[in-house]
Amino acid sequence: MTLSMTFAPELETLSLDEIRSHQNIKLRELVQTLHRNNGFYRKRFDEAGVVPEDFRGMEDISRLPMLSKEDFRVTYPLGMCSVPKEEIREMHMSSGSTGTPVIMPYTQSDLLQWAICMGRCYRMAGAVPGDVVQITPSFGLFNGGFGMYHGARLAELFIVPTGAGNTERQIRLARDLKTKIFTGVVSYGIRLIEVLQQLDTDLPDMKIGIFGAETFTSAMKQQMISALGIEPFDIYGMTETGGVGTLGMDCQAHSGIHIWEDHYYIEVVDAATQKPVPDGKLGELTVTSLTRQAIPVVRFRTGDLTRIVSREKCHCGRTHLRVEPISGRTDDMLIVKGVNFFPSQVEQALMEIPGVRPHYQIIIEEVNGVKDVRINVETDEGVTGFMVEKHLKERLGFSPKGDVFAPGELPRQEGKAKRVFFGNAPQK
Ligand code: DLL
Repeated sequence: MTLSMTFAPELETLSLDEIRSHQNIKLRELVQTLHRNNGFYRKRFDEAGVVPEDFRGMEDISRLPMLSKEDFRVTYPLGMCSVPKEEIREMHMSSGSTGTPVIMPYTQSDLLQWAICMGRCYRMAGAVPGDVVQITPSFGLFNGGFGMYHGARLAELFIVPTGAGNTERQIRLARDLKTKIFTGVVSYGIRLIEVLQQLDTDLPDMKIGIFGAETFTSAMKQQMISALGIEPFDIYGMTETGGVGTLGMDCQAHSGIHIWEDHYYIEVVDAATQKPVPDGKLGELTVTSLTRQAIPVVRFRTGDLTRIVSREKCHCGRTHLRVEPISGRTDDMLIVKGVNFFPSQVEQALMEIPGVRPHYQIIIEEVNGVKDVRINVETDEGVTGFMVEKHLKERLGFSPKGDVFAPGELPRQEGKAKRVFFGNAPQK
């Protein structure tokens, strides 16, 4: 854990006062620029009675209206964009669980901003120029592949842009090129473990795993440490903030995700009242992007649940605040027989059972008008449905039925894994 791994030491170690003052300046500029150049925000600010000239900065942030995914939907494709189309150089898109397309356009400066944030993440994980990085999120509309690529260019890494799938070829390339840094969506890390076991081989040169895009429970991180021998990092970002790595990642101290505060201002709010919650309390993360051009977000309700872990200087020397790994989404919460729970809690509980594999389905079915939950999970021989049910009951406070399957029996997906099914779950 050394600061020499830092990409931009002077920016990553700013004092709290310096960060606040920088954020204040940027926020005031942002409100003025958006009011001047962006019809969507001008209307919003006018409706909320925000007068840019009087806007003081952070102390007035609660006067700014919040932004939601729905705002992106109704302004599709480029209705929220601040710049003329000729200045757009790239775009990415996510469809989300509702199928609503969200387009994020990038200017040249936005692409650099993305590369800076992502490049910092690589260096924070310990990457040095010349290291081989294998990028396995897909290259295309999903921001994962290209974001990791832009960042790796800036961090001067040797890029192996495999994209998604074809795990045997991934393993072959990783062996032949001595890949040191492996990147992917969390469930692909799990897939890699599975295929390595099937092939009865390992990747001794791989040291660093950068995974994200899905909840990354500590149980999954432990599996990666023991099965792959890597140090896993939890990388965070989303289409609306400009893609993978824009928000931040955990450092080698692994004590929370550092948010790149010189580029983003975050608030954690009560999802129901939209009022900020005290540090340490779980709430919905809202994000304001301070340095983006095409579509900066202002108080964007991410739907992601987290809490602020610390605003103190970290052991790594960085001063940017830390949040807990994302534990779920406001719209992910399941309620069965009066008990509220998140899929990540099921995963955490399952992984505590010896012999249970990280491939599972949570199926919500209705029996006689009453919602019930069934959990399908792959296990090694010797684990019974009863053992799974008993443990889940202890940990979750209700009794889902548990069906066990042999390794490889449940279907696999490319990209983000789908774990929750309403009605029938797909079979292989
Ligand atoms: O998933 C960006 C990304 C790509 C992050 C590759 C990391 C690695 P979207 O497709 O727009 O972008 O999905 C964003 O994914 O609101 C979270 O709900 C979830 N998510 C992203 N990173 C994490 C993470 C990418 N580290 C949505 N932990 C976000 C938990 C994550 N959830």
